[in-house]
Amino acid sequence: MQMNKKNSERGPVRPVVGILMGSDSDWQHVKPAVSVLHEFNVPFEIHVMSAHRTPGQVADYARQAEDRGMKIILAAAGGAAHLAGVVAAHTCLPVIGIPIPTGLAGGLDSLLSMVQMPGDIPVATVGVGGGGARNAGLLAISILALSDAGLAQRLKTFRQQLVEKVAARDSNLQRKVAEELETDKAKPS
Ligand code: C2R
Repeated sequence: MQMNKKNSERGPVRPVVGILMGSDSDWQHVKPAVSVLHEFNVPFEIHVMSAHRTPGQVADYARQAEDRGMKIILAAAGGAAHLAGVVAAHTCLPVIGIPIPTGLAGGLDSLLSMVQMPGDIPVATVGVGGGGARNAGLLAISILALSDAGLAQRLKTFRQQLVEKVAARDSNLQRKVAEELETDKAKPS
């Protein structure tokens, strides 16, 4: 699947981020990465491919990615999560690994099999679950922003909004703490 396919003035927009998942069962865990790319209007494509089940397809995809105009590949997999490492072995593009949660210590198997790459072939691995997949998307955006001034500006605006959101949370906390302490003080002991 490809998103942001058309730009009405300049014709079709080629995807610059390729997202691979070891299985369609990974989708819910990958969605935060996809959502943030969509939010920032970054063209991407997403496919199911497995280093174990479809090794030839993974090798072809990774080898052709750069010529197809891709800048970054996100690879999500769970358990014996070799997908990201195999992709990285076949391309010089930056590869970001998204370890999928599993029943084994919450996904420690996925994390370790992605993050413990031998020297020379890096996979930038994010955390398991929670903000991990979202951070994979944001890391891809930061890399792309190095050569895209518009995207860099959107990233700065996003960071500024975070500052404002945290400031609002802090004000709420100050009010809540003061109110609760006053309520407790008024209670008969
Ligand atoms: P199924 O649900 O299809 O049985 O997959 C997938 O990412 C998924 O989390 C179970 C789990 O197997 C993972 N898988 C890998 C790879 N291919 C599939 N780790 C790979 O190539 O690394």
